[in-house]
Amino acid sequence: MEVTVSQSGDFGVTTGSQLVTVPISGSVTLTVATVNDSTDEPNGSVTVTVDVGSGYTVSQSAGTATVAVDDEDPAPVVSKPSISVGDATAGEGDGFVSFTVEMSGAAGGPVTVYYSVFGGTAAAYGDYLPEWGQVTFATGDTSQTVQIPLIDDSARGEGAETFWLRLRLFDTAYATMEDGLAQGTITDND
Ligand SMILES: [Ca+2]
Ligand SMILES: [Ca+2]
Ligand SMILES: [Ca+2]
Ligand SMILES: [Ca+2]
Repeated sequence: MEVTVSQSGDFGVTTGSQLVTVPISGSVTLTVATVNDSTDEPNGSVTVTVDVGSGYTVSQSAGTATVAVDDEDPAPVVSKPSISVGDATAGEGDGFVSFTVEMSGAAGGPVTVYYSVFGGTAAAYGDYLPEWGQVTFATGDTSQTVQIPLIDDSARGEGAETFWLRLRLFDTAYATMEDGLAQGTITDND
């Protein structure tokens, strides 16, 4: 009799019709070989169906058999890039301090980073505007800029004044935070 071998998935099975000889009143074992590849893929199955032929009838309930085939290959480890921000310095007359936020490699999807400022020796609203907001790395982006506005006061003889920028990830789906803290330094111009 003829049987038809089919597969759901890709397991290197030879599919199509095969001739099987069953002894009278006996049984036969049909072996279907799979190929052990190293590709991570979904699990699947191999199905054998007895074809309609002459001299026998095909059982409606047992004319088909399916064997599950599990993929045994591990999923590849996806390493996420990490985010860091470096310290930055500007003169009080420069308009803003510009922080460069770097991603160590291209992420698999968009990454949103929230930023805020706090503390330091500089005065909020006197030396800088304590703005907060967010920047988003589009897929493939590795660099973004955060600008904190400065106030050009007329106080003389000031030393350098500082504040802190803090970054926080919206989520860690595509990136992790390596260094989310940077110091901003404002130099005097009076
Ligand atoms: Ca595989
Ligand atoms: Ca100042
Ligand atoms: Ca000034
Ligand atoms: Ca000043």
